[in-house]
Amino acid sequence: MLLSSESAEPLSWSELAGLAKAEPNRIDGPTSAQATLRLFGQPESSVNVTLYRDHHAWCPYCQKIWLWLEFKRIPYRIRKVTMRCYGPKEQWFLQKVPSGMLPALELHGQLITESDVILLALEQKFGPLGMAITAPEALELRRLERLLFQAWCIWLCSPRLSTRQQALAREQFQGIVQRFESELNQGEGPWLRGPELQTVDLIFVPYVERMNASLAYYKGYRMRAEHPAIDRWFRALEELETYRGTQSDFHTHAHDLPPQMGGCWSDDGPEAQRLSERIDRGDGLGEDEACWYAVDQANQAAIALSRVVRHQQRLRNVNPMGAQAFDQPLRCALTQLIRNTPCPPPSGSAAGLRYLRDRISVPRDMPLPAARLLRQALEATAQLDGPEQAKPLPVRDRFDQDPGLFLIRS
Ligand SMILES: N[C@@H](CCC(=O)N[C@@H](CS)C(=O)NCC(=O)O)C(=O)O
Repeated sequence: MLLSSESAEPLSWSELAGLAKAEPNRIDGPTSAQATLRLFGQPESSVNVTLYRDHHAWCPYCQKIWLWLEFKRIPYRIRKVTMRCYGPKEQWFLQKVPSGMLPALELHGQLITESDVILLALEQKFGPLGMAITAPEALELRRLERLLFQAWCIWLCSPRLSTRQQALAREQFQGIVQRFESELNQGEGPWLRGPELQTVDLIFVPYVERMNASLAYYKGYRMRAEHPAIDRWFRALEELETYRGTQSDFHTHAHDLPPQMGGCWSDDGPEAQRLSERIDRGDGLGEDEACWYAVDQANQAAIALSRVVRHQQRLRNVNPMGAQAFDQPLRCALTQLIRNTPCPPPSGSAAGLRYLRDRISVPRDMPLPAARLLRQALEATAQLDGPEQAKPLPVRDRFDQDPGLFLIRS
């Protein structure tokens, strides 16, 4: 029911801006995908590290280094580079790294590529985070991570698997994931070794996060429900603000992986269909996805609002409805987000609203709970208009996600 002071009319941009939150301190505050400088309270003159990572925070190898620098609280600069699957590589980066591969790191002016070589150099300079990555036990765990990665690739990225081959690929994956689970069960948990998170945990984070999302979406496989030690490990990670700042969500990974991996294939089973529909609608997958999605909803809605208000002109420019026509539907969805009451959009706006719903990227744009609320508000507002969907997301490339249109030069 509407309060007397509220109507079903959408709020104006200035009213919405008045309800948005101030941007957090990205330099010394919590881990943020939008940061370009991290100081952790130290002077800028102490910065001797530059991390080159991808604009959209989709690259798993970059996430590994990003997490390490954040957990070690090393002051660093971030320069963002385009991945080929979503746009042309910057010339200045190709001059530095002719292969264009990410991540890259500059340490005291020396350029280093290959994520494991980068970790080694960082450990040598700043000391390890727990066990050194060259310790025999760490080497074993790193080998296990690669085995797990391979078994996941075979199951997810092999096209046209027969039912029998699907079953075999799943069994093979389960065999290796159980080895990861027994490693997690070796001590008191929740971490792989000892009472603290270490580099060996961070090495598993990026791909296990992607496995959790993609196997739910494409294979109907609920990794956290199937493997309690992995759920416990994720829960421990999600208690850490630093991890939450880098954490992506199921919708983002389900659609950023196909162009990066050369294709992800559904087993077309009923569970994969059910879960993928929920993910695509924007509902998320509850605690299979993250245990913190329901936190502090009013605050998270205000974060989502502030991110959209900041980019509203650019979001309208790229919307297939056109900047003018998308103005009111977007304000209706934001009004729904912030008041939690329906705000009917003009007729013919469903596909434009769903176009934006499908392109919110976590953590690039906002944290996971904020994105879930925004997707739900966009979908609820679209439903007031009708069932029309946006064109399906491309799977071979994501040129629809050209970062150039959203860069704000300070
Ligand atoms: N072995 C490398 C792999 C790095 C890698 O595969 N990077 C991909 C992104 S995930 C890349 O930069 N590809 C070029 C591009 O997409 O533009 C490492 O560990 O750093």
